[in-house]
Amino acid sequence: MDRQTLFTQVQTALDQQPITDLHTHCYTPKFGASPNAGGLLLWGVDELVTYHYLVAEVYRIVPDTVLPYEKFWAMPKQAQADHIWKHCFVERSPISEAGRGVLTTLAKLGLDPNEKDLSGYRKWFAQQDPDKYVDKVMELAHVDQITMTNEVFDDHERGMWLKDKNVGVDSRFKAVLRIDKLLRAWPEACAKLTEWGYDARPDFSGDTEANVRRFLEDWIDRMDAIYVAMSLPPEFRFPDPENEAGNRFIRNCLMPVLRDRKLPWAMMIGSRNRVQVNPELRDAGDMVGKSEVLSVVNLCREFRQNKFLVTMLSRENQHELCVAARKFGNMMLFGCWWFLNNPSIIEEMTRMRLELLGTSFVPQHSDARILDQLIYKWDHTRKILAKVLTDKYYDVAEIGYNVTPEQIKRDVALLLRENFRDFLKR
Ligand code: RAT
Ligand code: ZN
Repeated sequence: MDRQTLFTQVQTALDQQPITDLHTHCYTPKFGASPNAGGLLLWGVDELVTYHYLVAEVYRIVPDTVLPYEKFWAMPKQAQADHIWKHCFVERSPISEAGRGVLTTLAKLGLDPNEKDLSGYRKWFAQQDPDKYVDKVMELAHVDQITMTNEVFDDHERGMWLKDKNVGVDSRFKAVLRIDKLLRAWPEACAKLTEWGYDARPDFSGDTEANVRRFLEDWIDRMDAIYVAMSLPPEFRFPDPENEAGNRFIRNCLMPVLRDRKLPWAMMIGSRNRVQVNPELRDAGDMVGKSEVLSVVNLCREFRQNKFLVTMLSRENQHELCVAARKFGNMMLFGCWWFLNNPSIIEEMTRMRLELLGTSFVPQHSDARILDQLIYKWDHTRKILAKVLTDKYYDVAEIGYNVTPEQIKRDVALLLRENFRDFLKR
């Protein structure tokens, strides 16, 4: 079979396959769809242009010596967007991945990506009804389910869950209990838990273990969470000789609860907290660092009855992590996270993963913070998958192996939807 025919078949399969997006920061409209009024569902052109990836990029062009950070953050959202549009989209070409992403999104929505100011786009977005717009975006991105990231340690979000227990109920969305602080700031997390009625002490005295387990169970139930997630620093170790509290939290609290509930622990490892790098950039202030794959291996080996969804932020970790995944069926590798979510690296990672793991991984998640980003993140990913999968099928077709459109369809379904859903059911 010739390469062009294969390519067309792969492209068709990718276009027709609905995607289950396993990690985003998008919310149901019930969390509020007016960001200026505290709503958590972000959407529209001003949010797209002020994405934190682009905030970092504009600060390379107009440094803080010219525009101090506190001045930028004090500006209204529209003024921030105008500033970024001028410098990153008009006075320079938006060829970075984040810049290109805005163009793809606008174009796929039927808008001309060549406008010199944002007023026309603003008018168009103002006419959209947020709830219907969620459907429109999901249709354009061909996403059938959006996984939220629900921050229990964020007082604003936590208050919304407590006020309306149905705030997360929406057939298009699933919730995820996000609990970074329990490993990243244990004493602070204990103080919060105690305040919320779960007496927890940094030295584990009293009923700390039982109360932390009860806290996790209550919130898994309240959110109907499909997994529990944490972003962890490059220094994360298990076991950690210098963090007995962390070992104990994992062994005696987190693992037993997740095992009983048959829920995975999603570990996103390698982000060096903005506190140590550039806090003034806020969400854009984190740094990447190399992590220890062996710690994930230790977890997968010690907790055979638990499931681990794993991604790492550093490019240097990717090969070792793939090899680790070959050893443990209870580890599901996923996504090209954050600074890796660039075409050249996605392509390299996806080729390597296919070569080492066949079709038994989840190649991508969108990490969309702004609803509309689903459109570009998945469009760009599909393009890369088309190229890489065609090469892989061509290699076996050349040997004389028959690759049929049905097989391609089946494999694409595994990669974009079923591997994740099956892993949850295990
Ligand atoms: O990719 C991002 O937007 C990051 O800021 C993080 O949200 C990261 O994905 C995370 O979930 O911690
Ligand atoms: Zn994320």
